[in-house]
Amino acid sequence: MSEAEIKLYNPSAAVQAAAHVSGMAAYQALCDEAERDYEGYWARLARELLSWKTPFTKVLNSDHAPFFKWFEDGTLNASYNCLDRNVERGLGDKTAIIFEADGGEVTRATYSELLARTSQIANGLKGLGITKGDRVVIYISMSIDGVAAMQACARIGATHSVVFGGFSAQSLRDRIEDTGAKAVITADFQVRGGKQLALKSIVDEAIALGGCDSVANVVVVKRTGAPISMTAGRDIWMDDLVAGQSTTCEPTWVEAEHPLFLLYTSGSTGKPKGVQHSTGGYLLHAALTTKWTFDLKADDVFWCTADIGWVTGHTYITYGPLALGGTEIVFEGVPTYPDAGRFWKMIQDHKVSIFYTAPTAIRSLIKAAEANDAVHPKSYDLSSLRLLGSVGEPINPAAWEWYHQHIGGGRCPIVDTFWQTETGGHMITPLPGATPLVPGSCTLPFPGIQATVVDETGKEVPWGQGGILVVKKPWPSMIRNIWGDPERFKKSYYPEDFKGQLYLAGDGAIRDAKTGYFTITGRIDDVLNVSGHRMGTMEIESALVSCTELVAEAAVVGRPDDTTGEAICAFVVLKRPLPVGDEAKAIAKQLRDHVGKEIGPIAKPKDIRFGENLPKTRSGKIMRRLLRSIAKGESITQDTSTLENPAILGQLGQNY
Ligand code: 6R9
Repeated sequence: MSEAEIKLYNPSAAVQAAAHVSGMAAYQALCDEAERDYEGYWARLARELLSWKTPFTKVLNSDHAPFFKWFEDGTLNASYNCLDRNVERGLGDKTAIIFEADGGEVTRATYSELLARTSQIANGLKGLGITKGDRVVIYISMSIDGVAAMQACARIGATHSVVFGGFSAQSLRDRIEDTGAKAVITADFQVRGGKQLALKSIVDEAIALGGCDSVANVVVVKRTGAPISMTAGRDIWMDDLVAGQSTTCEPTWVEAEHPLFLLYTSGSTGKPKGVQHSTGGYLLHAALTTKWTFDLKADDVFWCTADIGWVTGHTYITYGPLALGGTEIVFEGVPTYPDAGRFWKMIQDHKVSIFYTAPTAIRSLIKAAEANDAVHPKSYDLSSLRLLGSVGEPINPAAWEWYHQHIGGGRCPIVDTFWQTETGGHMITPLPGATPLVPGSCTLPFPGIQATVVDETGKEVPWGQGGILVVKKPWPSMIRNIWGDPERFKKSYYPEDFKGQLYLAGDGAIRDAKTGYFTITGRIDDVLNVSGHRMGTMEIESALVSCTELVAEAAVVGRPDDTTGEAICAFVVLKRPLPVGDEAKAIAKQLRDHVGKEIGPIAKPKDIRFGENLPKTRSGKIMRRLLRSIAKGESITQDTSTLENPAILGQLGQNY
């Protein structure tokens, strides 16, 4: 970007004056403090932001790098930090959660109420024999009980693993098996967009698939009360589990490194990996980034629209805002129901002041707003907003400008936050009262985060030159391990190419030649980002070829999509003659449904193309670059002379 093209948005004097980090000099001072005394900086913040049962004396332990330990001799409890201490500070009657159901009904929970509910669930789980170190899978929709269930696990030292409600029985089964969970917490149904989805019956199906012998109990939250089947001796209603339980429960104090949660995410190879997070370091960054990036204050109404099934929901719904005693929205539904004005109406109704969502949602709501004034943000009073955020994928400048003008009224800074499941919290992001904004850039590293751009040998490249995004020093909220697979952890994140010294994010990046601002250029591995959801191309390929009666071979690539960022495009070789017309359409539908069953609806390929075979190199490697060009509809400029059967290019050009 040339200087003339860069449009800077400086924080207004009022925004800057009121912010926790006020002005670039304050930002720089924090970066300098971290530079001068890295451990001292994080230790200071860990003491300021968290309450410790046993104060830590050690900060960072790198003896077994890259298996780093932070604050290892300190003990604490995440749920104590999020709930009890707010009540002790006099915030017992403050609203912690404003829950809005799909149909619009609103329920509120104060800090005292959330603490009581969490404690009852915690006591109930203890009654089922769940203790420190046990794993609990949570497969539930957005609800106060969803948050309370996570907090309850944290309270008793059980490690939770939340599985997004959109994943299939097969995916759920894989995660249950990998975690060895003792219990599953679910709901009878999930209600989204006016439709009911039978969550509990998916849990039954997952367990029936086998490999889930570790599960002794299934706890079921009643959402609709429509009939479901309950297995005697195994299944118990949440209402019955908590009935008669005390509303107090002494927190189980755990070491800072105790695994707070496992969250499965996609990599470039193999099955989804269980990203393991710590208690102390993770909670520190959750609280700190909520304070500095979102500038959360006592009277804010904070709304992160993510699902608790994703890391964004963990850090910026379940932990960060609660650790600071904030008030937040938890929303069960979808942005387009009953119409595409739902988000704007909710901001108006609840006087939301900080709003955090994904570019894909913004892009789809722009389309809807442009087509219909009734759902255009101008038809709502959004004057309560003071800060906007974006996460999950790059936000294109056009969407940024619309978000800024139409949602933020031209006055709200936008924090474009780059981070990952593995990083626990924000890594590269503006701070609203300090950083001048550039649409499409996530700007500068969070103070203390040593992000940079290197070449394939690990050497830093000059600003203005694209390369690989890495982090030079360990940080408190970083991934600790891949559950049960330390070798894969090392290979994935601290590869030998960089002598095991640099954290590899898996994204490409470029820093502006003049400002040093970062722009993320997309994944450098075979991970797709569809509507902000991460998916491995290999996972989808395996799902396709597992349809053994139909599929001989499959290759999956991403292609750009105006709304979802990337779209999944599958190239399939069938075990039968090449289909055309309606028959091809019917088979494509069958394959989409199959992938939906294997992984979940979010993984269904948008495009399906059939060929008698796939383009391969002489050594038999699938020519993925060529497939990407075909998927984009580009004319083929690559050398295709080595193709065994050039006719397939014509076949693969047809999209079903
Ligand atoms: C929090 C989350 C991580 C991947 C990441 C990158 C992409 C996330 C971004 C962004 C550009 C941003 N990503 N935020 N790309 N700008 N502000 O999304 O975690 O689901 O693990 O995805 O998402 O590619 O590597 P996760």
